[in-house]
Order: sequence, then C-alpha cells, then structure tokens
Amino acid sequence: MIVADVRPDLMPYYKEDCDPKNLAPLWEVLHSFARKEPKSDCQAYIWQYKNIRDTLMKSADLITAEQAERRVLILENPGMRGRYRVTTSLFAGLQLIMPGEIAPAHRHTQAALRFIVEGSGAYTAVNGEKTIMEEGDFVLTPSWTWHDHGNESNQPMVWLDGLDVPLVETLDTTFAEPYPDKIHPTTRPSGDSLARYGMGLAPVDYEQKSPNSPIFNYPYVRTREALEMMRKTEEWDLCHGLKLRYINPDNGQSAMPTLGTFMQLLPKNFETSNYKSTDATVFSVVEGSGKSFIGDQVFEWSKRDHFVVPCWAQQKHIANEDAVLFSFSDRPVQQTLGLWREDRGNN
Ligand code: 1HN
Repeated sequence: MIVADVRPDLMPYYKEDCDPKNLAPLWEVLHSFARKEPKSDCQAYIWQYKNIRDTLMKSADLITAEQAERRVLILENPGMRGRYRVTTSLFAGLQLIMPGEIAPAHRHTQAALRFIVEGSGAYTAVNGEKTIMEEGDFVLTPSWTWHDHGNESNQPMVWLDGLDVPLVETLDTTFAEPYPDKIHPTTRPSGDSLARYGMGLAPVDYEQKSPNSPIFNYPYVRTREALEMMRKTEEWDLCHGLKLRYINPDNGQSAMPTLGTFMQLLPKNFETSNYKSTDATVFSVVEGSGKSFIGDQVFEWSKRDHFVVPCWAQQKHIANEDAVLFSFSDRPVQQTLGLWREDRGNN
C-alpha cells in the first residue's frame, strides 16, 4: 500500500494505474532506501544469567531434548519480538541438555556456532567426530554438516547457539533433513580435527575443500593462554583491549563464512574508547564483570550474561576486574560484500 508523501496529488495514478499491475513509484520511497545511516529494529539488550537460568532449567521439567529436537530458549531482540532473532541477520539461543539426554542428528544449510556457557563433558558430534565441550570452548557446526548432541556427564550443560538463520531465510536457501538414526556413527576419535589442522600443521597432501574451518572445537584453554601470553606486551587496543578473531587456518578468514567470532580480554579498570561498527554483535561474558555503555543505555554484566550491541550503536566497555568476552556477528558477510564499516573515533 502506498502512502503518498512526495506527491499526494498522484494518489489516483498510484492506485488506479500502478497498483493493479504490481507497480509502485520509487520516488515515494527512495528516501527510505537511500539513508544517511543504517536504521535498525535491533535494540541493545542484556540477558543476565541470574534472571534467566531458572526459566531455562524449568524447560527440562516440561520437555525432553529429544521431544524438543533442540531444547533452546531463543534470545529474542526486544525490538524484533516474534521474529526469532537477536539481530536482523542472526539467531541466538541458549540450549540446555541434561545428563543422559540426546538431541538427534540432523543437518541444515544454516551454519551454527556453540559457545559453552555452563557445564562440562557433554558432546556435539559433527560429521562423525565427537567433540567434548568445556566452558568457553567455541564449537563449529558448518552449513550442511550432520550434528547431534549428547550429555554423558552428570550435570546440565548450557551453551549459546549462534546461527545465520535470518540471513539464510532472506536468501531463500533453507534446506534441512533428519539423519535416519538418532545418532550419526562416530568415524573419528575426539580431538582428531584439532590434531590434524589446529597445531599449525596439516596433513601433507591436504587440500582445502570448503570455506569452513576444518577444526570443530577451538578449546578455551588455548584461547585463554593466547590472551594471557599476549597481555605481557601490554599493547592494548584503545577500542578493544586485546581482541582476537577465530580463523580458518586454511585461509586466515573467519572460521565459518557467515559468522565472525571473537574473544577479547579487558584488564581490570580498562575503559575502551567509543566505537561503532555496522555488524550488530552478540556478547557472552566468559570471565569477570563490568559495564557497557551502548547508545544512551548502561548495562552491568558478569559471567554468563549475554548482551547485544546493535548496528552502528556507540559502544564503550569498562571492566571492573579482568574480563573476557566472547562475541559473534555477521562481519565476514559484510566484509565479503564490501559493506562493513567501523568508526574508531580518533583512535
Ligand atoms: C539447530 O539445529 C540447533 O542443532 C540449535 O543444536 C539451534 C536454531 C534454529 C535452527 C536450527 C542445533 C537452532 C537449530
């Protein structure tokens, strides 16, 4: 339906000539396409773990992981309720799997990341390799890979699911299928992909076959050690503290082509400079506590909290104690398309 602002006098032409032929006048809407700056429905928000953990645990009394297929509470952006997304292009949720439970094998064209929030010892199997998960691990489930989850430990396990669901939906490229059995057969030992591809080595005749990293699990112990070693030089970035990006060792690009993932260390009392970027970003607090100024709001965070920074919102983070933040966004997509921008102020 056309609301005529530019030329209300042309309404009869719009209605009687254009509309019946599925035509619409660009000049009435050009200003909304050609905007000075991005305008997004995505809002800044925080899900403090202390406020949502009970609700998540209660889901285990109400539905099994198998009944649910995936027992996930979606982190719905308050500006996009009912659209099952955390940012315009990304899905985020917290998945719970209880001891003894199985989430059956399936695959889909959407790519997923798991970032482990609570628990120890449950597994995700990706294309026949089980990876045992520990807090702070970053686990990949690239597009169209078979995956199932299981918890053989004696404690609940919670992880952050990050997927490119809305992006794949926009491109109308969604395919999915269940595996004929509940569990995909294990064909490789745990740790196989890390040993083969994650040690700065590769099998001698290895050839890169896909845009995804061949490593399924980037363990937190190694990421943390890298940050701790790097901090000795005290070369802090004014906007980010010490910030690393997870890479596909085949090509130095992001671990998956649609999902950029990062880990950063902010030392006690560090205050970042104002920063903004076009990739709306979801943060998961791994260690420590602090606060973030996002636009004109302030969010206090501590371990296991999740918060979202919208596209092109001014952000500044302050650590009350040494803090480690995981984050993800669609940055690699924006960069591939030549759309990504950042504003570091004068830093
Ligand atoms: C999915 O397959 C998983 O495999 C988690 O654990 C979250 C959200 C949307 C679509 C598929 C999983 C998902 C999902």
